[in-house]
Amino acid sequence: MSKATPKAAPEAMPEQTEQSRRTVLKGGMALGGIAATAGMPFWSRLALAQNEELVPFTDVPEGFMAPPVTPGGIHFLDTRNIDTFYTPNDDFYIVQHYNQPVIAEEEYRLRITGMVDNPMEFSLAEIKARPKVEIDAGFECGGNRAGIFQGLIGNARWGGISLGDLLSEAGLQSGGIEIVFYAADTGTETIREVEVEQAFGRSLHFTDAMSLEVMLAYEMNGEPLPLYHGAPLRLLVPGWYGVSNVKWLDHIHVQDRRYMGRFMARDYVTLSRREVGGVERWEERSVTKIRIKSSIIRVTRDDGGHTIMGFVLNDGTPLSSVEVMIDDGPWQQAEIDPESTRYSWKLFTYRWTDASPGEHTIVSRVTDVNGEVQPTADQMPEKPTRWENNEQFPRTVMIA
Ligand SMILES: Nc1nc2c(c(=O)[nH]1)N[C@H]1C(S)=C(S)[C@@H](COP(=O)(O)O)O[C@H]1N2
Ligand SMILES: [Mo]
Repeated sequence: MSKATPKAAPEAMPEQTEQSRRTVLKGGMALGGIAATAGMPFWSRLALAQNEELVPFTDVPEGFMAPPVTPGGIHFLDTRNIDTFYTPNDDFYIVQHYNQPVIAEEEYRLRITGMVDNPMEFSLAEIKARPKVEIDAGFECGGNRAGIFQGLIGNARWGGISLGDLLSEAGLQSGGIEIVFYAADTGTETIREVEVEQAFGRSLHFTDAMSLEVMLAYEMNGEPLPLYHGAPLRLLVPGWYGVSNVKWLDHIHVQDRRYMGRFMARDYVTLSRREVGGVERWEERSVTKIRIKSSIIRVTRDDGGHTIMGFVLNDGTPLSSVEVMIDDGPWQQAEIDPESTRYSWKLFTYRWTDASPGEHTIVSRVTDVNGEVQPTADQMPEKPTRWENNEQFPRTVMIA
């Protein structure tokens, strides 16, 4: 393992920096003629320059297309096209298991019930009147995978209110340890041969729910939260897989025991062989924190050489390195976007100066400060379920 100094990002980014960065980002995209070379600000290397072109991956089937956004549909990104830090709202991936309920803003209410001293009900205007918090967070679906080139992914700036503040005001009663988040979308579930109508739901232990970053978001990249992403309000748990981020949230319930709904206890459950207190066991676990992952998503050529680009996602643990390996060569340090933040995705680039014509295999791996290294396929734990697949993803490209 390399001894790189931690490159990971500062925990928070001053609003000023963020604003100017976004302004510059827009300006930068207009300047098509600038060569993407080392030494330039990181973000200016993302947009394709005039003299720069995509190098084809040979592992992407001809005619491969990411599904466009359609009402009620699933959407994922064509990761080769990622060229901005913030995923545009109309391209951010979309997953839901039931329907996409349309909720009239004036009629919207968020209720807090159960083991609280003060049961509460809020209109959207009342929620928006509370102190606003903003955070950059990227996430992926727990079922994201190599077969769709990791397209179930996105990174955005979320605006909303602190969940912890709200729960403190409601006053958790002693023993109220499980916070359940119910949404307005419902579906018919067959449980033990009985058909019942259930709402989408997830839960958090109160220690997770009270953590600083967890928020209820009504804004995405400065715009009102779009319908497809859970308008008017969604839960956002930075550093956790997408399934945690309950869209169309309208009811928070505090209870004294574990919530066992489909998306906690039956679906989005990873079965893996793990050591539990010295005993090897087959264990079932809800999908929660994002496992450390990186992937190469784009290779470009310009006058001076090639640039390999990729992303990193994890649970917010600072990183120590992102490396790229070409064919059977050594692991080489990639450069992480220095303006990434703790829970944002981290885009990285590697300048490939000696690419020879022909087909090459390229792969990336990320390591965090705790020494957690992204595993190869062979190093993955025995895990029959497809959730949480963070294995290294070797890609093949053809150099002209
Ligand atoms: N209400 C509700 N929230 C939900 C879901 C859902 O089906 N219903 N799907 C979850 C899953 S599995 C994922 S991956 C994310 C996707 O969020 P996005 O569509 O905004 O990208 O939403 C989560 N929140
Ligand atoms: Mo998901």
